[in-house]
Amino acid sequence: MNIIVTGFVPFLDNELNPTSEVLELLPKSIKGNEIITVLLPVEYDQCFQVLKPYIDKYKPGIIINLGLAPKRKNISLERVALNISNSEYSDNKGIIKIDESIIENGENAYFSKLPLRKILNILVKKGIPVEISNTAGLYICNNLMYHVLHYIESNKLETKAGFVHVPFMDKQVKDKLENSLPLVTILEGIIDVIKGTL
Ligand code: PCA
Repeated sequence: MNIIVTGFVPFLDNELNPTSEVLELLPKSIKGNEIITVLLPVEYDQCFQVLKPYIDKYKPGIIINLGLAPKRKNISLERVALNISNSEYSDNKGIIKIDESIIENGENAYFSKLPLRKILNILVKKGIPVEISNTAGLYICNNLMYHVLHYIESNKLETKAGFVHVPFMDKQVKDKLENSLPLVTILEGIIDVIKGTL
């Protein structure tokens, strides 16, 4: 089986994005399944457009999309994507969206297709800070999660897909431990997300 894992480039005043570093460090395969990594732009209109050809080419059994959630303390397993974009912050192209549907007349929401409770228990057992989150925000990450799940539903694919937000990595913050994790811990958590989904 092929597994696609995506990350994002830096955005706003974050000079680094831990998700792009995770992509660099992931193994080439896990339990015989090939890992394909894709780095995505932080742009409303491009993030899914860049990913789509990889889905069509590799026909992945699993898609894990990763994003940075500044100030969150835990690895956040996102439960739901909403059909709306709304943020005072612009994307990397300077676009701001307020109260805008992602897909006109699309479903209001989609739930993650990852086994969230099972993954949560695996990470808890290892002592990795983790939570199930009921909002992925209404910025680029929610946009990507919604697009991916909409594509899977519309094309009746069996793909298990979902979104995981990660906190800052330690080297991004001055006052460590408050709201950051070591990069190795984030990496280990994401590998466990993949193993738990297999
Ligand atoms: N986090 C942002 C966009 C890119 C990223 O890594 C978000 O949560 O929407």
